[in-house]
Amino acid sequence: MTRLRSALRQISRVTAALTGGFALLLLSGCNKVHQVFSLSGPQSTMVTAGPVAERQWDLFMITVYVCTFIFIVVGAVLAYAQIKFRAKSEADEHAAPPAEAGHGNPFVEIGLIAGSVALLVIIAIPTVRDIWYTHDVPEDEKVGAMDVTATGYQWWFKFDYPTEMVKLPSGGEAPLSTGNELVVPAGIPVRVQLRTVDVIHSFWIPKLAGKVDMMPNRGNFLWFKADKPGYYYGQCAEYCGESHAIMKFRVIALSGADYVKWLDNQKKSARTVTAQSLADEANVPHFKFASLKDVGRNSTLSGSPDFDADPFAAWQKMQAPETGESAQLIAAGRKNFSDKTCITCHTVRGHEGIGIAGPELTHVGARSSIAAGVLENTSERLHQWIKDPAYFKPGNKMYHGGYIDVTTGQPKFTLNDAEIDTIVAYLHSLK
Ligand code: HEC
Ligand SMILES: [Cu+2]
Repeated sequence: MTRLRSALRQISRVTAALTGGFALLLLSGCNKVHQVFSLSGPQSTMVTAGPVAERQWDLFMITVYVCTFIFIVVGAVLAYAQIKFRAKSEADEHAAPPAEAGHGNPFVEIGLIAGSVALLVIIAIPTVRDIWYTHDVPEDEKVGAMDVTATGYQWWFKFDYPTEMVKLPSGGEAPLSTGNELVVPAGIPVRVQLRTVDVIHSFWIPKLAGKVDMMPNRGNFLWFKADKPGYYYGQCAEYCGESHAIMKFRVIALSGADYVKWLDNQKKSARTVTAQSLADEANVPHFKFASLKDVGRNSTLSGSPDFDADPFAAWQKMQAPETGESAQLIAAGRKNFSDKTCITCHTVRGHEGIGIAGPELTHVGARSSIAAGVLENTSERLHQWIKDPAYFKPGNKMYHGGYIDVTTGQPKFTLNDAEIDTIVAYLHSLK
């Protein structure tokens, strides 16, 4: 009997803890709680920024409310029984045999079944409604919706804009393509075709929409809309190999006018810097690039106070050329980019780069992140990445196959710090 009593006490404690947890979840509909408990981070699903994520969150909360109701009713009956029928003294425990179990009361049983069905229906109706809603762009918004194709690679994302054609040096045309940063207009539904070239990945922008798998030999899609201009974090959500956890991307939503400006610039071939072009541009006001902080290789990966404070502002700054560019350094970088075989895997439209095994780099200088959203695109991060990509992303295919021969394990070229500096200057000139 003492064991039974201590077991009951244990149950009450667990019940109290669970109730506390549920109360927290219930309260999490409120913003203050998000801040206090840090639930509003960059990849929070609780602070939504578009209708699809909002529906997903609301549906989750409906389920939480219904479950909480069941929990409270069952908990109350359990507590009532525990208190009412407990032995009030030592003597009590031996006095009477346990009460005989009653046979089922048909009214209670039918009532319980009807109650459960009613609760399930309460969950089912919004579930079915939201499955339809999140599946595809609503009919009345289809006109004006835009299409992009996202392709998963181990371990980065490629984004193609099928309706935005760019001229190729060969004279032909191809859809505009970017790596790891998807730029979209705010307030317009975006339908994302999901593809993969290797294993299964999953596309997820926690504040906007997701997750839907990118499957070999199968066309999936999802849609999302960003309510307002902003900077959002994305993540591969299906285990896909060594660097799965750091297979990320960014979504930048711009106002209509800014988006058009961005598109116009992206469609241009790579920017070529010469002493003459710099002189010509001298009269155009440039932003001042934020001073680079001395971040050690072992400090946080994302690590730049500038980006951490306001990634959207940091992204906007990246759009303009840096001050103090050196035409000589950039030209040397462009040559090194060829000599060190970088061009075999990366496209720089209009320059020598023609490879497609890695992300397209035509405008990489205007991107806020590199290495699939893992590192901020500062000069020293870019330097560190080029120096030792495998340090940041285990298994990555730039190092294995690009830097070293995978069969012999021998390096394919040498690359010293001075050479890397020229490449950094070159890549950052590609605005
Ligand atoms: C064997 C092909 C290959 C070669 C050669 C190669 N890269 Fe890469 N590169 C990749 C791949 C693949 C990625 C994506 C890695 C990841 O995020 O998993 C990448 C990523 C990058 C990125 C980050 C781009 C982004 O959007 O995140 C930069 C910058 C870059 N490479 C520069 C270089 C430079 C400079 C060289 C020459 C020294 C080079 N690469 C040589 C395949 C290659
Ligand atoms: Cu993945």
